[in-house]
Amino acid sequence: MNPKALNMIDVYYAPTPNGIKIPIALEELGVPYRLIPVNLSTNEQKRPEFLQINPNGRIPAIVDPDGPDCEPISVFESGAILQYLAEKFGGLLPKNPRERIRAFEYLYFQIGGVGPMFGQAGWFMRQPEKVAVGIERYQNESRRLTAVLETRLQQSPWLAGDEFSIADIAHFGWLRVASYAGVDLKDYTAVQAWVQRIGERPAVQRALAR
Ligand SMILES: N[C@@H](CCC(=O)N[C@@H](CS)C(=O)NCC(=O)O)C(=O)O
Repeated sequence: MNPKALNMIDVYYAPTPNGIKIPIALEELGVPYRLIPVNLSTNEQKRPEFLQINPNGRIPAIVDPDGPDCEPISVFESGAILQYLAEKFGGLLPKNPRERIRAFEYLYFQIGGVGPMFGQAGWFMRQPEKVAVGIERYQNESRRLTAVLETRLQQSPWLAGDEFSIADIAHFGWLRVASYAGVDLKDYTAVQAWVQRIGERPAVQRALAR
């Protein structure tokens, strides 16, 4: 076996808005990794072996064979994984302390706001029973949160400031498929242009092609 393969980061993955964040970050950082597909339709993410890696039974998760003290470490929650990778490999986080804080603000805004709201909007929209109050609540909230991003991206090329960062990667996953949550990006031109710019990055294209 190729000895380098032994040190590869294992990425437990499905091609979803949260899943795609991790290969994008690893491609951007130039770190070798191995994708381990997790079949969500057969609930592989709830199996006991996988719960050892992510007790929350969701993707993404990683196992880095070369963690702190050279011991293996597993990491779950996409925000924590992005932060772990950025800090370990020294990229995708601005050095400028103010921009670094902005990167964390928009990262946590994605994990605590945009991700859950878009997910709920899409879920309610696709139920056989159409619960109007649920659809309206989560679509409106998704649109409101997108407007917050729009305001930021009208002022700044990237969410943290002048540098592309893990905050952009975190948001790209959902914003590229915003229509799933009933959000039409034609109403958010700066967000739309930012999604296009990210989609044109070679590392992002490599990750999306895997
Ligand atoms: N907050 C989590 C959310 C992860 C998440 O919702 N993953 C979805 C796929 S995008 C999943 O695994 N769904 C399967 C399930 O809920 O059982 C993160 O950011 O990692």
